[in-house]
Amino acid sequence: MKRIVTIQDISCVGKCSLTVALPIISATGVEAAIIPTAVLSTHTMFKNFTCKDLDDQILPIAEHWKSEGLSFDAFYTGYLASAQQIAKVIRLIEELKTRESLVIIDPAMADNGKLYPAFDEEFPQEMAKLCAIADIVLPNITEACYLTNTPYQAEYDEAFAKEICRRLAAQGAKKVVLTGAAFDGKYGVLLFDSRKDSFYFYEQERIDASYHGTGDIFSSAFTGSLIRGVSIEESVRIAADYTAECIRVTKSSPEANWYGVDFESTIPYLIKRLSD
Ligand code: PXL
Repeated sequence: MKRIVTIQDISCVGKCSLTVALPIISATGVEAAIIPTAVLSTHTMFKNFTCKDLDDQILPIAEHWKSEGLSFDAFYTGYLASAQQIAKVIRLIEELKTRESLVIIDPAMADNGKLYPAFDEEFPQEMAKLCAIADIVLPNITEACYLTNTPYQAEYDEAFAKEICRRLAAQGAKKVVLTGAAFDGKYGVLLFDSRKDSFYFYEQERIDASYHGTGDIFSSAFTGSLIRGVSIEESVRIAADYTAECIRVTKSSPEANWYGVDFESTIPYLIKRLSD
């Protein structure tokens, strides 16, 4: 069985980061090892959340795994707790990576033109260093702007979206998967392969709703599918459709919580897509 290590926080309540990555990766039929980067009582859209940084565990875990001869088919990172933690994550990846392992970075740090509450303006510079060693980076448009020092634009055209992918690739990432790409009346996911110098756009229906944690759901479904052996284009389609399905189900449920989507009831959809 293929094995991923996913490196992100555990928000005890919130349906994001590790609480969605673990079940989703498992549903794709891939083993999920984890490194929790911090324990939070909830995600940071709640008020008064607690946070315990687990920074000092990252390198000891890497050393132990190395001594056990453990290897991973992919390193998949999400929300990281602090700028100084990023250098440790880079070291961990460098220590444990083999020639075959893929490095997949979701620079989960911003949305709608703004950084998440726990981050300051220095954070994106550190995150850019992690993205520079990525085989695949998975930003939304806000994150892509922060990472490339490009002023954020709520409205943009296809040329802008493509340019921002090229800039991320010029900084080191081999492939870019730009999520929530909205231009020229279209909505979807834009994939850029810098080696082939080619773009692929997967257009989706735009659902008029926005929920927390959907970026983590997309990235987990994408990573699980890809490591299971699905092509990158099909992994984009599966992850985008699964995320849209989660949003649709949540929007139509009177019992849905404000803080996340009902990704649980849609897990059979993900499994079916992978077995089709
Ligand atoms: O979904 C991204 C995410 C993950 N983890 C924590 C967060 C957020 C977004 O705000 O606060 C703790």
